[in-house]
Amino acid sequence: MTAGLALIGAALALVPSAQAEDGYDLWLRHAPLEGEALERLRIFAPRVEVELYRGDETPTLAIAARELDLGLAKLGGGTVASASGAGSAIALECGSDPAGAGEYTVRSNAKGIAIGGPGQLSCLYGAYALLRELSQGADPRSLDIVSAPAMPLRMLNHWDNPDGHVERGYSGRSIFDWWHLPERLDQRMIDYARANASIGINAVAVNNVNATAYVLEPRYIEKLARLADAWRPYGIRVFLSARFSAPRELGGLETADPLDPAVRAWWADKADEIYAAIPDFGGFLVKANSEGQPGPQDYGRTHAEGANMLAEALRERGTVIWRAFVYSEHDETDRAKQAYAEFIPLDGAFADNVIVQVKNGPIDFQPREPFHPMFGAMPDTRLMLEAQITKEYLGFASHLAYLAPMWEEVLDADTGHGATVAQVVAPVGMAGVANTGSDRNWSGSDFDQANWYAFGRLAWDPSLSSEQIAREWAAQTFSRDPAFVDAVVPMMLASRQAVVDYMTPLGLAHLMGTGHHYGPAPWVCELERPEWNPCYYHRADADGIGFDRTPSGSDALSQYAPSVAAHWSDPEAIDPAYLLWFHRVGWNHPMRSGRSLWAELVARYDSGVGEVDRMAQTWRGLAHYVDPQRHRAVSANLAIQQSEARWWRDGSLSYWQSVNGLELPAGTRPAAESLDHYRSLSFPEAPGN
Ligand code: GCW
Repeated sequence: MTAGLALIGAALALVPSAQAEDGYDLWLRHAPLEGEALERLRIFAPRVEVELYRGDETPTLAIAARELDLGLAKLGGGTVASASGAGSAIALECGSDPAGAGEYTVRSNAKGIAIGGPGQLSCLYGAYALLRELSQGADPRSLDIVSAPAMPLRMLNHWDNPDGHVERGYSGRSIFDWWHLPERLDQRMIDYARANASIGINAVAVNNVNATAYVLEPRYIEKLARLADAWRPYGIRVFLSARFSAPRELGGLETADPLDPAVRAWWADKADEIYAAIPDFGGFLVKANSEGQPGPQDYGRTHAEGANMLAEALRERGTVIWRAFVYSEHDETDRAKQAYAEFIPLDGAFADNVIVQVKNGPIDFQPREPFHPMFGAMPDTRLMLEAQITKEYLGFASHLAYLAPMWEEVLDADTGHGATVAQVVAPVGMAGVANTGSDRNWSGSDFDQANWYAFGRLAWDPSLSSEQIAREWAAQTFSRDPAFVDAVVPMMLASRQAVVDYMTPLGLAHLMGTGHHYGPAPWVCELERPEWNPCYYHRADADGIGFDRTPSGSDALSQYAPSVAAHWSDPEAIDPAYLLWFHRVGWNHPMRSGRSLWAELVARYDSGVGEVDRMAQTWRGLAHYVDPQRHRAVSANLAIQQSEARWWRDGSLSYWQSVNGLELPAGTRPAAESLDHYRSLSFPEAPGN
């Protein structure tokens, strides 16, 4: 059934005047086509009038039409309408379902292009897909795209506090203006929805998982309803992070015990109140009994009892997303083992509308971790992947690190339980901790936009390669010139490994500064909770370095399927990328490279620093393709990264030398400063803490 049919041509009047290239337009710039690509567009879209809706007009179709109109006008650079001839057109032919999964087709035909699919969102996603193709210079006469989302839930988790501070945010203040909502809806909220819809993101938790109870108060529900109304046509559902103890803090109850009838009634009423204002409210995201947050264990109840109580309040209307990121200072076992130990016994105990959200690795968003052993190990529980788009442990916004290769690594990992991680989470979804903020370029740096983009694209289709995503992002964001794309994409692809190498090579992890996680601090050993100390993770002494997670150590290895554990159990055979994650070895441990472990470590640090130097050099050579404002901004960040990569290398090596007493291999550059110098640095003002 076709509910709406719109015919669109490019409209001259809508061609925007040239705008400053400050990054605000993200990948939706639609820079004017040139040469042959422009000629093709002229033949294709010569019509001036915009003919709208002969069928039922819906807000979603209206947005799709407007996006196409604007996008084509921009791509045509104002010249499209000058061509003559019978107009080809774009037909939006989508079913009446206001939501739907969003699967779409985009097909060229004799009359132009048809965008189709079973629901309204098909036309929206199809419109963005068409613009994505045209922006890269595709021929509008030969399109034949069929696409469907691999995962139902493609979600951003904002760690934004209602007061505007963003936990682990490196791009300014929160984009959500709770103070002025609901009366004032910032245009940014629409531009944010556009950006998300253009990459298929369809759910947003608007507040920090370290939640304040008061976001559940009526005045906040009113504010949230305004956002939900604005985002609904873009296919975005809102979620709230809920504080487990809210019945006490807001409801005046004595307890938040999930088995207490008054507590259950409070949540049920709260859910009804929210659904009265937001009929398609997504549900609650919950961090419980983790890092000091309240939870069911405070009352001797399990995670499942806590989650199911909220699930009952939401009923079939919504979903509880319960985070598996738990570890406790009272638990002496390896932190990497704790989530698995707490959750595996609960497999099958969660209600149908509960999802357990699992971070990519068992510790915490490190530059590299093996995949989390819970994936594949809870066949009777709906598991969802949580990734971190904001770069808490990867150099904040000033280091260029393209994260798609990291996510691809985890999605493609074979769990040993008959499925890859992507296959385990595909029936459910993926959440990414957002990197948006009030900075004009949204993400704190131009290249961090690529991580937002890549997250959405991978959640839509985890089989996309990091390279393909980088190519389409770079072409849309900066320049579609093949010489530019061919130079910038390899640099992006190498960037995450560079960060691993200069920060935490060979499987090391969590060596960052205390609290803010900025800069190297492998020397920190005295913090109250053992697992807050970098030396808990590296365990370096005169004899060796690394965390023994084999049966002779914490035996975290045993949490993996035997076929997977077998790859990692032998320090001689293991992929060196995971060596010190699973093994403690001597400084002279022979590596496959022929070097000793110590020499290999030094080589890795140097390789990371060298890669960043190459990135800066590559970027210098690309000035011709990029507007001066953004070129300068990226250059400035790369200069910071060059110096901080050296800081990481020098600080870390100085510390390892103080422990192992070894000289640097001959010909190696000595550290620029003394260990005391590195240890003395402090950054109380580091953002995001
Ligand atoms: O990575 C850690 C962060 C905390 C964060 C926590 C979590 C929201 O340092 O800032 O809290 O993870 O994921 O809950």
